[in-house]
Amino acid sequence: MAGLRLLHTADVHLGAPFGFLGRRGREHREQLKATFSRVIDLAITSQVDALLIAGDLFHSPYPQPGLVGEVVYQLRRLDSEGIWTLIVPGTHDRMLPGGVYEGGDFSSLARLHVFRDGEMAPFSVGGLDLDVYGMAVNGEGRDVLSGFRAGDAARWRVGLLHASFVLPGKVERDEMLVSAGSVGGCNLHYLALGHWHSQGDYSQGNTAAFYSGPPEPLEMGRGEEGSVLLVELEEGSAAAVKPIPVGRRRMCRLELDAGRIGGPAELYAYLRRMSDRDLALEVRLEGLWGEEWVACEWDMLEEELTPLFFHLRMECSPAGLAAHDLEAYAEKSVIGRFIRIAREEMAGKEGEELHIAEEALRLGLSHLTGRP
Ligand SMILES: [Mn+2]
Repeated sequence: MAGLRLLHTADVHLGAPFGFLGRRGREHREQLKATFSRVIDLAITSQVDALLIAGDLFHSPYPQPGLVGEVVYQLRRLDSEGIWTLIVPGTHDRMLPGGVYEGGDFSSLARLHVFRDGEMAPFSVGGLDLDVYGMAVNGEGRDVLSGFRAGDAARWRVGLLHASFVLPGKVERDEMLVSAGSVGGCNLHYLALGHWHSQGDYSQGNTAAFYSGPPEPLEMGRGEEGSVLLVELEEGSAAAVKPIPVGRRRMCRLELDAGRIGGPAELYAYLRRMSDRDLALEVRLEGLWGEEWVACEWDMLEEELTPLFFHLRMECSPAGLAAHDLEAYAEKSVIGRFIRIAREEMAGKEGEELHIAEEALRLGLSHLTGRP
């Protein structure tokens, strides 16, 4: 009996604005389409039976008609090669009245199915002896595989979900969940997951369960490559799941301790060595006090380095300041009070909000102290 070959992708986020990339945002938006077309090429050249899209194909439930047209064109290439496409709506491209999956945009494709219901429903794929189970994100916050067990009628049983995997103490709530227990008992050969933007193996028992991560990076991270998963199911053996890089760009946030770097010349040399026109780099410098940094011409440094990257943003943070620098100011002095208020602002904040609060502290300090 022949096996089953699948290509699994998710979180393509076509149409995302990428405001954090500034003037490069539009270029990266275009790249997402080019990368999606590479995914289609790969599905054809690897001769898969079906492409699984586990949610967030589009960044919005109402993408531009031109963009939808381009996606239909790409998916038609699969259809005419006899390759199935199976889609679940995600959290970004959720099922909404008048949304992209409600209209007839995909109805011209014979070998395409969108799981529009908010309940697990099977879809029998003609000619492949395959049942695919999937559902649209319903926002009920429950473990959607709890009590679910795929029937044994078809030879192959595959699931497609846009959900968070419960990690006790870390991830316990989301619009839709699956868990170690429920995945372990679902009787699926493969569960294609989307929603988390990095690749991961969450297999349980006899079910291989994976997040594919996005085919092209979407946010600043550790510089991972965008990829898709090639899944091979063979009777009597475990699923073979192989990541295949398809992304062009990498996005990396780097935290540097200015004290270890030395000075501006060393920083310049360090970043120059990382030069890559397909790398979006965010550099966060900590502990920027000391004589060697006083004369640093930041604008010039940034101007010289920026053309070496797809995108470059440099940020200075006071978070790594030696405590005595801050404690040196009497609590009742203007600077002392400012630091106290700024620290209260920073407490409990994280991510971009923390960066903004820290930047406010840094700017305020440099005005009040006259230090750069
Ligand atoms: Mn997503």
